[in-house]
Amino acid sequence: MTDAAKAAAAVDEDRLWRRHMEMARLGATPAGGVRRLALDANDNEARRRLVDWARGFGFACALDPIGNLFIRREGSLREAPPVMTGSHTDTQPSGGKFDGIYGVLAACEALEALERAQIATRRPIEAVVWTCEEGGARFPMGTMGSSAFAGVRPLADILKVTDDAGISVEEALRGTRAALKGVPERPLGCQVAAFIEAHIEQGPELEARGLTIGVVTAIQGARRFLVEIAGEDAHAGTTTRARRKDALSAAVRMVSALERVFHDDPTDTVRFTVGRFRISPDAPAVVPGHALFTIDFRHPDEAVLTKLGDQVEALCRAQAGPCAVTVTETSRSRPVPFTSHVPDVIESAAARLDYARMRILSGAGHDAMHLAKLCPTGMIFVPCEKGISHNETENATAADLAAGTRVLAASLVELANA
Ligand code: HGY
Ligand code: MN
Ligand code: MN
Repeated sequence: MTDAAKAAAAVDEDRLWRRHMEMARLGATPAGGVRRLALDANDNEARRRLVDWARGFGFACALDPIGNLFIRREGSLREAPPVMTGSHTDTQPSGGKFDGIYGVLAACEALEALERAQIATRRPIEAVVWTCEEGGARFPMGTMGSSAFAGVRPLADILKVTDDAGISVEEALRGTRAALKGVPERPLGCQVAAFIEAHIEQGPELEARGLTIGVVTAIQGARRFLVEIAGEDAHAGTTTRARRKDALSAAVRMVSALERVFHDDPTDTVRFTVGRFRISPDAPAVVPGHALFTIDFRHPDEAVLTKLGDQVEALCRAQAGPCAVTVTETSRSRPVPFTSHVPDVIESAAARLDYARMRILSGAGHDAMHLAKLCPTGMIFVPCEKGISHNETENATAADLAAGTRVLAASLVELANA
């Protein structure tokens, strides 16, 4: 039996499932979901438990300046750039038990499987918890840890980002460091030999086709906007329509106009979401003088992202009526293809383990999109029930989670001995 096969065989389905259920208690919601916001007490506790687990195996732990947590299993070539694998522990406000945390627990389970199977590798392997992947949950910016690590965003800019309570990332990280007493610091960034992220698909394809493994080929691009409308608070009983500057009515006209343009039926490839919609003063007897909404627009084709995204401002202005409107593009990420040998390594590991599989595009964003700018990168998807995610009912099976972890363990051995 090859070392890759031994590593896969040493993955323990029950142990992996138990750890998911244990982590799901950190931020558990009454409806069965998880609310574990970036760098909050539950997120810090999740990291602390991972450090406890790591120390039990003698794996070295370290924290970098943006709070990324690295758990390292040494290789025979101690100085060689490591192979990395990981994801995120933070969730959306009404998140599920598997988004992000699966990739972290699969990474840890793979390290434990190698250790228990006494498999030596040339390169070190590091399991990683990337800070604050979920944009718009606590902080407005997502993939903070991986984008800082990859040099995509300046660390100083990220540390200044604040949540709705005005707490900065820098201040929140003080709580994280306090929870991880004794974990040494390490500089931001390093050479990486390869990176793999395991994740639930967050879409319906694998389950609908009865498949177990998704070999991710690319992550689609995204453009995000904030639209703010300024009208005038007025009395609901005395203000005629002619005199109103109703920010809510203007916002509704804008969203309707945008939806007409951003629908590409029957191909249904465009992903257009208004996830946040706020008005003020939010009082029944007052004509709303202020409204804001967000746009999350995604597509696999850069030309479509440009063509449609560039229309947002004009479409909003055309519907503003007597109100003033400000359109701000808050982020833009190009489609990221996984063009290295890593998807092939993943696919052949899945084939050797005889898992039904397909090549698949990721509709969701992931930390892997930034690692792909640094090193050969790939992702392993496993099915989730009805493709539901960013929802408290998100679900997956122990068998599928273990299958993805076996493919991960085998792929890591191959990459760490390359
Ligand atoms: O929004 C995303 O694509 C990711 O799940 N945060
Ligand atoms: Mn995720
Ligand atoms: Mn997510």
